[in-house]
Amino acid sequence: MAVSRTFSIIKPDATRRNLTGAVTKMLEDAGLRVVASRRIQMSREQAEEFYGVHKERPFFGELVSFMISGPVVVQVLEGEDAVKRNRDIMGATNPADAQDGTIRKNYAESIEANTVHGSDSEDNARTEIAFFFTPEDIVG
Ligand code: RTP
Ligand code: MG
Repeated sequence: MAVSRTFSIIKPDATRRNLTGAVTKMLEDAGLRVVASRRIQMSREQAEEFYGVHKERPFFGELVSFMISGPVVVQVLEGEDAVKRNRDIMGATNPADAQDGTIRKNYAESIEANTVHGSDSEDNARTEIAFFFTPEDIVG
């Protein structure tokens, strides 16, 4: 498998509990390298655009409010088969379904406040990386 990149967000439930380092350590231990990272406060407009694919879902409004409820850390992760590797270490969306040893099993508070976001395809990874980072921001 070739080295590739994915996009990650450490969500407000994690920054609030000072878990940025703990979550990043799990990503690194899973074989992913942080090649860009920035702590930001997302605007409502930014969150609505980022989560535009979920606009029609019943949880959209709550999701946007949650994602702007505090700072997040946006990251570009690099590694072999990065999208899948990251999804595997994240665990299931609902922590009640997440396997032992995953980030969401260890740290997620609820199906919404679930600690991390990760791109779900190579195409979305490219789009999501470009949403927050310029090529110069990424140092591999
Ligand atoms: P993500 O996009 O954050 O990596 O998570 P995911 O693929 O596992 O989940 P997705 O279906 O894309 O949903 C995006 C985020 O919306 C929140 N959510 N809330 N209240 C609910 O039923 C519900 N379902 C999903 C979660 O924060 C989820 O990560
Ligand atoms: Mg998703």
